[in-house]
Amino acid sequence: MAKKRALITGITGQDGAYLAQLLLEKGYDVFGVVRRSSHAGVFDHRLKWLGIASDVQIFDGNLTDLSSLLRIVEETTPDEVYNLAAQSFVAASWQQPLLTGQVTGLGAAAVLESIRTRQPQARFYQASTSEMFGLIQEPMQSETTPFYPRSPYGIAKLYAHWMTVNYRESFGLHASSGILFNHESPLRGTEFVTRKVTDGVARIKLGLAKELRLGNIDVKRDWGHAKDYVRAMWLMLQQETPDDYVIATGRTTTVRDMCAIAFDHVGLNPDDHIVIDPALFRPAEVEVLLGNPGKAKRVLGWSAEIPLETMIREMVDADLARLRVAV
Ligand code: NDP
Ligand code: GDR
Repeated sequence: MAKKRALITGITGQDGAYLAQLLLEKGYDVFGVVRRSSHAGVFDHRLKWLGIASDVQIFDGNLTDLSSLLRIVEETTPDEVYNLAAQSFVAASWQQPLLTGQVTGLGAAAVLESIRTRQPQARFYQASTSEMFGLIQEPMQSETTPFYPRSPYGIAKLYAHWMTVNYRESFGLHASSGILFNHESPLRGTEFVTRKVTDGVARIKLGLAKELRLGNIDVKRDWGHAKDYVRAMWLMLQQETPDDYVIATGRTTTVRDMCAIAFDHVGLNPDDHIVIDPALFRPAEVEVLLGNPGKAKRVLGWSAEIPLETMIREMVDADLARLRVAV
């Protein structure tokens, strides 16, 4: 049987790297869209970290350039397309609202158009997000909870989400959205709070820093592990019928308590090191997120396997190892 072919936008990001690894293990040919930068050569550090950089085929493209996506879809003739590319940092979306709209919102529409016009039989995955729920309407968010995004990022993602639903209903595309709650790993960018904390804790432990500056640590998030979550993406595209699914753990924790897990792991007291910096508070906040993964469990047979404590300790250990090599 011919090998399946998967195209991943955002392959250099956290999820792109883990998804590429999963698909390679499953025997896929994996193609990735990478935007050109002056840092060519280091772009694939996450893929290198996983030891798969030479196993994926990279294509030069950008979500803001439809012509590049049309060309890449024509050249790769994918069976499955995973749209993970985005300006994904919520805080930055107030600084660059238009770019966020172009990449995170319109970019998804460009990927959908390139599939509709060049490869309509391909199955499509859209990286939707719990940020679309925003101002909380129900204590536990499911596929039927109304949306009320609170940031330019959440609004751009909501447009992409509805475009995915619309292309499924209008053109019969096999297009699914995963409404994923926060998921982390040692490959998480250091601007996101979990990795900022684990990196900061490792620095303090090694004597490279004294304090960790954070914003609002009373907010609550439903945190899972990226390795578990990319498995859910793949499962969605193996279903006969496309659909939308909430992917979450069903447990919520404050940033404060997540910090305690990281500091405890190296025998430090968070109160001695955390400094609250009002400049890091957001113009509008999503106070609490808690997902109901019931449908994913029922239909996909998926559930989160790696608990928060295990993940945070893994991240602290990875940061300690990385920093020890660097110093
Ligand atoms: P990352 O920020 O780690 O990765 C984003 C990827 O998008 C990178 O590969 C980046 O490339 C690429 N990208 C950015 N702009 C463009 C562009 N103009 N053209 C082409 N590629 C571009 O995100 P994650 O891996 O954490 O998340 C994957 C997706 O899932 C994102 O869409 C995110 O919004 C969404 N999501 C993430 C969640 C999470 O908790 N991680 C939860 C819910 C949704 P480069 O390397 O060049 O920067
Ligand atoms: P989020 O993740 O905005 O939920 O988006 P992030 O880790 O950035 O923030 C989580 C919460 O922590 C609070 N916070 C801080 N956040 C950061 N980054 N830095 C700080 O110093 C800090 N102090 C407190 C934030 O205010 C926020 O409430 C992530 C991204 O991956 C999105 O792309 C994805 O869609 C959602 O998760 C689900």
